[in-house]
Amino acid sequence: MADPDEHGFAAALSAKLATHTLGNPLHFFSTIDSTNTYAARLAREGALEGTTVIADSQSGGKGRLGRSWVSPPGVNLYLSVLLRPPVSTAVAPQLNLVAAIAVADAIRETTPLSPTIKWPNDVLVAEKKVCGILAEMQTDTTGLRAVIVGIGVNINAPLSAFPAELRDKASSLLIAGGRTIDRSLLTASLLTHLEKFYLLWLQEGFLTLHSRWEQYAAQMLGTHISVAVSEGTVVGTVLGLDKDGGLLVQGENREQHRLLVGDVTVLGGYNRGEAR
Ligand code: BT5
Repeated sequence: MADPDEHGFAAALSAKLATHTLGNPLHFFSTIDSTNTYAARLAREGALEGTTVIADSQSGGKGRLGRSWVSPPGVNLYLSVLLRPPVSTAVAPQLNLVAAIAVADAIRETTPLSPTIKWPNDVLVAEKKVCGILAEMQTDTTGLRAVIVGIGVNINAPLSAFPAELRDKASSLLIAGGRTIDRSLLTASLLTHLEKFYLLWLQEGFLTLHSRWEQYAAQMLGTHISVAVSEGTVVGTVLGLDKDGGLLVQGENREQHRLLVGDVTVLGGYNRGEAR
């Protein structure tokens, strides 16, 4: 079945959405510079938690650290959700992990694929990136005011939609599974899971999601990685995730690191079930 056009997408999504706060209200654009930038503006103007921005394409899709997100029209999901969690700025980055679990669950629910999570913010299928997450905080002198959780999922993009340099590390659900996925179905599932996990996280903290995260990230455990952090580079072996969502890495001199943010490069491939 061909994917519905952008208006079909918005209408089909509204018809399927059964969430309480997320997606209410829903702002839909056929094209926009960045859904995160727009949602951040709404947040500064006082928009309520749950406000959601979706675009059919982005002209300036953002990744982390000034990188860009390839955002062709008609095939993918570009979504930003405005949240106002009553937590500190130290805890808010956990929303990257909460969102990654919601994306992985939505992919499992709507496709036969087996997604995995690469800490902190990538969802992979067959070791290629199908989703990136960008959580941006707004603060003032009283602390955290809002978090914009931006999620890009490559749903029906063909390989030709990616620039040559991305073709060996990016993928889509269509490329991985060989069939077109209904964008509205996946998006409705994602918002449902995100709402559920967000509420759980608010009530019980990250620990309640820890085992679910570790199941999706099992391929990272025991893997040799290099992580770019603000103070330099940490090279070592992944031990796991602590109760607050920090990545535990045993360094080359057996010292232990606990990382809260960083850019991971997997050295020498993923663990494929060998003893750790
Ligand atoms: C991310 O950054 O992975 C976060 C991406 C978040 C995108 C969403 S879309 C909706 C919302 N609005 C926005 O403007 N952004 C959010 P990072 O970990 O820095 O990864 C970026 C890198 O991924 C790029 O430098 C490329 O190497 C690669 N990349 C770019 N576009 C891609 C795509 N469509 N699929 C897979 N990889 C991509």
